[in-house]
Amino acid sequence: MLKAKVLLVGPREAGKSVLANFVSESIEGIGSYVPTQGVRILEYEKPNLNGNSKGAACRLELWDCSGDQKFETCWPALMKDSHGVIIIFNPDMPSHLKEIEMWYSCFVQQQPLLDSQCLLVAHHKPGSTEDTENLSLAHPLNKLKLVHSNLEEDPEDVRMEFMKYFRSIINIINENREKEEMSIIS
Ligand SMILES: Nc1nc2c(ncn2[C@@H]2O[C@H](COP(=O)(O)OP(=O)(O)OP(=O)(O)O)[C@@H](O)[C@H]2O)c(=O)[nH]1
Ligand SMILES: [Mg+2]
Repeated sequence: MLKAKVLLVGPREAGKSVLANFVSESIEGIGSYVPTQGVRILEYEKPNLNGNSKGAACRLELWDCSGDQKFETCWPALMKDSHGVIIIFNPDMPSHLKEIEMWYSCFVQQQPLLDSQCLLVAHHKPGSTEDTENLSLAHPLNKLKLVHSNLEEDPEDVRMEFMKYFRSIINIINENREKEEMSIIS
């Protein structure tokens, strides 16, 4: 079975664990804030994500990482063999805009992963201000795909955007496999 490892990173309290629970269809609801210690790995099986080999199931590992930089020594272990990185931030927090540059640099540029393997998620918590909807990011973050998530207003849209991204990651894995197969026989 095809397996994809995707990390969720970004500033503390941005909503990584809430979103990880939501997209993996975990039954855990939204409670009071419990900081993630290091990492929490959620497994999620989706039979219809793999567009290439008809109907083949694939297993998605969501690595819900802590946003606390005291776990920095664990980062290389987290990044190892990952296929994608989702950076989640709160667009109402000006400090997050600076902080996500660091997450991008460490988890995407230095690995290195392609920009197409990275997704930026502006996660709106209840009561979030409307004017952050059209937020503009500076280079290099402006090259990345940016989606807005609002679980109270449009949860199905959030699910759809994540599924689209997971499908693109699985396509990249499949393409790399085909290239590897070709390189062996040629
Ligand atoms: N009602 C509601 N609350 C949210 C939402 N997203 C985040 N929160 C609140 O914000 C808190 C922090 O969210 P988490 O997902 O735990 O934050 P995190 O990014 O995992 O933080 P670390 O694990 O410390 O890095 C949650 O416990 C909720 O109380 C949301 O969509 N709706
Ligand atoms: Mg967390």
